[in-house]
Amino acid sequence: MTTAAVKSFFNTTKVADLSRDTVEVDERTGLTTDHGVPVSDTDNWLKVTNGQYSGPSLLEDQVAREKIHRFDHERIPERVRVHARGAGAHGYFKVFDDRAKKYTFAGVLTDPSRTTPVFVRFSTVQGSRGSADTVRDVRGFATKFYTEEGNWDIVGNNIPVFFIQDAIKFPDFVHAVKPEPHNEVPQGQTAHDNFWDFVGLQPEASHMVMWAMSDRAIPRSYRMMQGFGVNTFTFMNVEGKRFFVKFRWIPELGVNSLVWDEALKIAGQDPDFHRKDLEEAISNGAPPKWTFGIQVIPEEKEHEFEFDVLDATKIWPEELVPIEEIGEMILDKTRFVGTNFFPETEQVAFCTAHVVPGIGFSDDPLLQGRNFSYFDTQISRLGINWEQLPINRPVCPLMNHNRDGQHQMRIRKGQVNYWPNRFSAGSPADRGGYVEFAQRVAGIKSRARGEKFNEHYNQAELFLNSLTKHERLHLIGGFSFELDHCDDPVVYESYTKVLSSVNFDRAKTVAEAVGGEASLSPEREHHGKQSASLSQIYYAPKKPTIKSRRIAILIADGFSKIEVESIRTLLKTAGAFPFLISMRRSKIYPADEKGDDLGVFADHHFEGQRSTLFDAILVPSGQASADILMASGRCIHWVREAFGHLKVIGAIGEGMQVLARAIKVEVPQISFASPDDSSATDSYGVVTVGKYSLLSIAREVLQIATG
Ligand code: HDE
Repeated sequence: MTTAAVKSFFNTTKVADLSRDTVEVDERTGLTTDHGVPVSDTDNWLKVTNGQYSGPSLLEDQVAREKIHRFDHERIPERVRVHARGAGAHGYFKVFDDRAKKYTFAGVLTDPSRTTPVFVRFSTVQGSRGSADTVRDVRGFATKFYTEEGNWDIVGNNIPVFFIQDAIKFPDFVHAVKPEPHNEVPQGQTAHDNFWDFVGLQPEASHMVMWAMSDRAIPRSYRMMQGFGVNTFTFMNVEGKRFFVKFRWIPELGVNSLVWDEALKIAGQDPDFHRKDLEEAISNGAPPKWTFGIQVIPEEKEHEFEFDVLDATKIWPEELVPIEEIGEMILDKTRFVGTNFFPETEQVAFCTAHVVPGIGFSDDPLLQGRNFSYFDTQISRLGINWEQLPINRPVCPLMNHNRDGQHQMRIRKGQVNYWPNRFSAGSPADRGGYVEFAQRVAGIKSRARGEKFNEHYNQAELFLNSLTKHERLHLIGGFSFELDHCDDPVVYESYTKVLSSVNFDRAKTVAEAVGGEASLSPEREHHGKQSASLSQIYYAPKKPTIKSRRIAILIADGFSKIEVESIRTLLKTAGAFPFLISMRRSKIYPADEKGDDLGVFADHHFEGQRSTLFDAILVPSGQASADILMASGRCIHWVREAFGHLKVIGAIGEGMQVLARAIKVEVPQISFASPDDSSATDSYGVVTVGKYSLLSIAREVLQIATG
């Protein structure tokens, strides 16, 4: 399908559907009440006055009363307990071909002529709606597909496993992770006694805790995370054969994270960092893209693995069950016509029980409970007719005998609201209707889990073993930070013992850092195995790209205008987002040129946008500019922090003096003047250009951009 065709299809399905409820405000219509009566004064409550002094306000004023009523009820309860804070975007999904037909007859996954509209909501878990984006936390990755056979929701996370195995533990887990009940502390983090108490006593959490303390829990961007359906679902093909399946999103830009110090600072400097990042990328022509992968296990192979394939605390290692990439998703609209957060991102409501023909459930005990919980929670947040809200309603035809309830939005014609009826209205489909797989079930009714659910440490160790050295150090740092925030010795001393079941040596390091107790010997024999795909670096894009990366060019009066303008143009051509940062957000004047028309507006001053908010920084040439920057301690700190956060740093000519002042380490000077040395970089990610050659920089930038 051509881009134009994709666009026009997209514009005719969900977006067209939403436009039915999108109100153009005609500003020439005078102000009215909700029941349409013109309002003559919206600034003064009806009062008794004597002309000179105002007297009591009158309850009689229906205009004022309505205004206050509506205001008093503007907010609805935020998502119950978890995933309250989020950001959403529209887009579309397509499969590459029909190769998944051997597993499923779901049209959305097998028909390459379809472009299925989607809405995705990314979220944090622990914090409330007003918490910061960059906290250490799992990220929700929930996708609603508006398919021709009804809505299909993959309500996933950016981590492939979960803390618990059985849904009955969810209220305990969430109570433990959320702010403590006696003082409502802490906000947006798991660094507290109750969380570590719970996970210490619930060893099935060990694997997920590893992921949560790793870099995965501090993503650089929603656009740079994987998504996982986590639970095991099922496929059914036309021959009636059943398969177990796990769903996976793989980001085009690779899996990238912040460093912890950066995450902490951004939480204060720009709490909306991820939300804004998503909007910035989409509105500047860099829509994020994910490949859609499936892992499939034929039903007859269910018991061939050392773990239970229905256990949500386990991954299916890619070495055992390879990923099959079958489609892709692009998010190209932040919000519908970019206007109103509440009706879409806040009112969107997901449900794991929303599947379409060809896709079904497994007996995964976490999934079974989720299928009950999501519908239920939407009733308390949005009311029983939550599926009629514009963002939630399907784009395919609807017909059933469900009726009435609070906030009913449809006016149905017809005399009958039951089946069977004399008109055959709303007959259950005899062709293409959802059919459950005829699964044989036998067993003893008891409160128990399958035997293989009892092993909790093998994959936790596998994850740890598979990290690179720096990822492992970050993980140890995560544990050390969180356990140091626990005040009760019972908690931090005992958790380090749990850790030694996963990895004895790492447990000792953490125990030493936080005052915990290490075991004297390993609690179990370590298997030492690794799986390459568990490290983030495995997902580095095959073609390196600077597309959508935020790059700060640090200037002051006396900068070289031609150099800066050329670099800015080159970066834009390569798809990066360059920003001029200076001492003030007003005109900055180039060397020896003071004419008002010659100045260039800085996008921000460096207190407004700290270096933490950029992926790379560049200090261009110009002695006067460098002198001003060097005279500012704040500015030196700005550059030093970028170095501490391992950013890519560039300096040209006199800009190198600023760099030398800030980072005080010997960085090899790289000259791009000759074509032969243009590929040189050094281990700090610092690039300096001594003999300035615009041409060679241009070549370098374009080379990066085009891979
Ligand atoms: Fe959720 N989860 N969850 N969860 N979850 C909710 O539904 C629940 C679980 C996930 O952007 C709630 O609408 C139970 C796993 C996401 O709107 C609630 C269990 C995974 C979102 C709920 C789980 C998730 C939610 C809260 C254990 C990863 C946000 C508000 C059995 C695969 C969706 C709401 C959005 C939200 C219940 C476990 C992901 C209470 C009972 C595992 C991304 O219904």
